[in-house]
Amino acid sequence: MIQALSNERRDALLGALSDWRYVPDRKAIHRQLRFADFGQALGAMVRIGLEAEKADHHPEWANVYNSLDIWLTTHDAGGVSTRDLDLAQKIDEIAPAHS
Ligand code: H2B
Repeated sequence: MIQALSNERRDALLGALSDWRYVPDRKAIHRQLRFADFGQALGAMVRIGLEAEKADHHPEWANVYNSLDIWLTTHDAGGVSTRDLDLAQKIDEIAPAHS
C-alpha cells in the first residue's frame, strides 16, 4: 500500500516543482495552468489524462474555458505520495507545449 509522505519530505521534494503548492484543506498539491483558449486546455487535459491512465493515478481538476486547476493527492494514502510528485513532473513536461 502506498504511503503519504511526511510533511518534511513532501516539502523538500516540492522544492523541485516550483509551480506547485501544497493545499492543506485538500491534502493535495495544486497548480493552475492557463492556455490560449479552450482547445489548448482540452488538448492538455487529453494528454495529461492519458498519462494519468497509464500510471493508474488520476488528477482532481477543474476547467473553465482556458484555465485548468489541478490538485494531486493519493486517495489510497490520504495525502500526497510520490505518485503525485511523479504525475506533477509529467504535467510540467506536457504543459509548456500547450501554454
Ligand atoms: N488516483 C489517485 N489520485 N489516488 C488514488 O489513490 C488512486 C488513483 N487509486 N487512481 C487508484 C486509481 C486505485 O483506485 C486503483 C484501483 O488502482
